Amino acid sequence: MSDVVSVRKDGEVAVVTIDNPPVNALGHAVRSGVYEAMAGLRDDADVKAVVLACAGRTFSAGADITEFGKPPQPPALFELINAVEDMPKPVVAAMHGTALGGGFELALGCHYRVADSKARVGLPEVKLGLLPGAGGTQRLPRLIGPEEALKIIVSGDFVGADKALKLGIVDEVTDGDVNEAALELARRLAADGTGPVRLSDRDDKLQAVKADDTAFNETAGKLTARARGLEAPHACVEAVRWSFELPFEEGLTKEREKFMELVAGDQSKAQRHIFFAEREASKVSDMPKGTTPREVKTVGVIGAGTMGGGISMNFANVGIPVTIVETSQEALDRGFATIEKNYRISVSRGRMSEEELKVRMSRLTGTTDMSDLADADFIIEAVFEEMDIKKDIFGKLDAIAKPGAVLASNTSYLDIDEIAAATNRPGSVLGTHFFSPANVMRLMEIVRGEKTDFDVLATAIDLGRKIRKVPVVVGVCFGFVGNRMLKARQLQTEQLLLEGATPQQVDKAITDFGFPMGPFAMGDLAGLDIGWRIRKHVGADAEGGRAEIADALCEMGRFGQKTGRGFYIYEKGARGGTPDPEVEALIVETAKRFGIERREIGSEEIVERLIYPMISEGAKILEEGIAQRSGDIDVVWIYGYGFPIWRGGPMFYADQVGLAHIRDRLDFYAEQTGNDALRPAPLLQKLADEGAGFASLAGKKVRAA
Ligand code: 3H9
Repeated sequence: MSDVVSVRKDGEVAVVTIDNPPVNALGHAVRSGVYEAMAGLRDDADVKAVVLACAGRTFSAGADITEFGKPPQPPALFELINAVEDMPKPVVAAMHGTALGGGFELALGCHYRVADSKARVGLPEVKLGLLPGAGGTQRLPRLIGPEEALKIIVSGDFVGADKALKLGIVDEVTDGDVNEAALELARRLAADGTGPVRLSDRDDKLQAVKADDTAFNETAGKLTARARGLEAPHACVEAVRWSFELPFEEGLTKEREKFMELVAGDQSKAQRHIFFAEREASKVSDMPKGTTPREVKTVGVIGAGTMGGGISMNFANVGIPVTIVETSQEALDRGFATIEKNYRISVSRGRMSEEELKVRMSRLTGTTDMSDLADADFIIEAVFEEMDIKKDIFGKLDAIAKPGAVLASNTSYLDIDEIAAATNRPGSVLGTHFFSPANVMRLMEIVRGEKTDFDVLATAIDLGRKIRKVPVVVGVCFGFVGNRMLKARQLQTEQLLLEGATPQQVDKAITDFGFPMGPFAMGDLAGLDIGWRIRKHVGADAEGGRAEIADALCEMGRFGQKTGRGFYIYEKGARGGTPDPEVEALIVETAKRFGIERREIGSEEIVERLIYPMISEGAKILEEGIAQRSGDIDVVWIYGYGFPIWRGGPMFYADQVGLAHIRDRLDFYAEQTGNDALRPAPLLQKLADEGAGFASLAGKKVRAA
């Protein structure tokens, strides 16, 4: 029959198998294949029960996302699922791997579900700016109750087989072959003459919430509290509510309409862009096929400070032992205490057991002797940002580390090639730039040096994935992709104060844009003294350029939240800061000193002045080949700096706004401020003149020869 769907008969049971690698996405061919198979089996008197299974590494991961935005081809997924549910004989889903989105919805259309003990189910549509659009919001509440369904649908989180069994999502979990177990169940059903159990017919689980929806509303409030700016989580809540407020058919129709609205909207387009960009970002265009990563069984981390500790936790979390090196026992003790404190927070929130904490801590070994790294497969240096210190460490590591070990630096700015040159094995050196807090933030910039070997690069990418980071391969330049663009933004933040804005106006414009925090609140949180000390020691170029006001605040001992005062005042116990007239006076006085006449500045100008120079810097980064694709830059900003995901990252956002507008506004601000650094980058200028966007560069080599 179809290339991607086959039917075989085993006595009275027919097994329909989807085989559409890599993830059995439900594209047109699969949908029509399953539809036809079911139509054929419906009236086949020899078949008393059906098993629906998938070949390869997983049950279906859902609708084929690449088909979104294209003209729909029948049968629609919801029609297929209705047809499966409507089968007059029992249909059993056999789930292994991940049954996600439309894949899980298909399983909900089946009458029984059997799962492999390692299988996971979920409705992650919300992460693509969508809601489950093939019955998930109507069937899952009928199976496990609206409140539990809400948690799964709004979070998009996966549910493991054991929990799925407890919740009643699956009927059986097996440690053995799931297809065999499903076949066995189907045989029993056929023998007993047990008929289909259709979720669309059930409403017993809806009664409690129909009588009183207080708990439902509370759960919905909690789940959407963190969904700032995002439409999809709210749409999910609305749709689950239809499950108990409307008859099944009506709920299904409304769910579908809402899905169509979201899939055509800007937010989902942006989130789908990030889904693919994230997977693309660790692909290295010139890496020879078949390059195999080196094996990493143990890791060494140099430095037990905030970064070193956070980095080490990532490995302990996935079972990789880490040796942490410090210069003194006190520093080690402090570092270990911080790590334990962080784990304790997870324990106190019920996310980790006391035993698990002990297991993770036991994977960490402290030492003050660097030669204890002799056996480590992958060593990450995370010490103070000073080239001489780093070179000294890499020189020593070269003598200590075993042949084949990868030597990585967590530097946020410095030249990896210069660091690599301090060793006799520059091919084994690269940058692994983590973001603070390193155990939480998902971005990992992998900095490829001039001499970094392909297998070393592949090792870092592979390791990054193992510790559940999003690896993005970038080239060597001051600040790499993220911090280099941040610097372009920072140069404008203080300037805006001098020209007339207040810190609270700037922060509000940026949080209204969708960032979790504004630049001044962020500076106060991170500590203003960090940049101040670097500017003092390394020069103004090091940390976002000159910062007269931040420096003056530091001279006054105002380092930010930790001293109770920075750009804002922090009262004890208060969550946010409050504006301080003393800071405003300082700004006014500094502007006067520079002869700048202050004026009213609106939030539109603030956003443009902060975001557009970053986009222009991004264009330079593309031109220089520091990033391989504009999507890589988007991924860096979303996972490392809190750029709102529903805007798709700075470069995707630029394309939505239109590059011609951005070019014109940058020229305008360059005129207005007399600052030529604000002029659009040549690539931005060129694309804008051609009426093109950054997306048009996909697959093309941008880098100048
Ligand atoms: C939906 O179902 C809507 C319905 O409610 C209603 C419809 C009307 N489509 O991640 P990986 C590709 S929305 C197309 O690297 P892993 C992926 O791009 C969907 N392609 O592997 C990659 O391609 P490449 C709801 C897809 O093992 C390759 O497969 N479902 C899809 O780390 C391997 O992927 C989801 O949101 C897809 N649905 O993780 C699930 N999925 O090799 C999305 C994957 O060219 N998928 N690809 O780079 C995932 O979360 C992960 O892919 C999964 C495997 C966990 C399954």
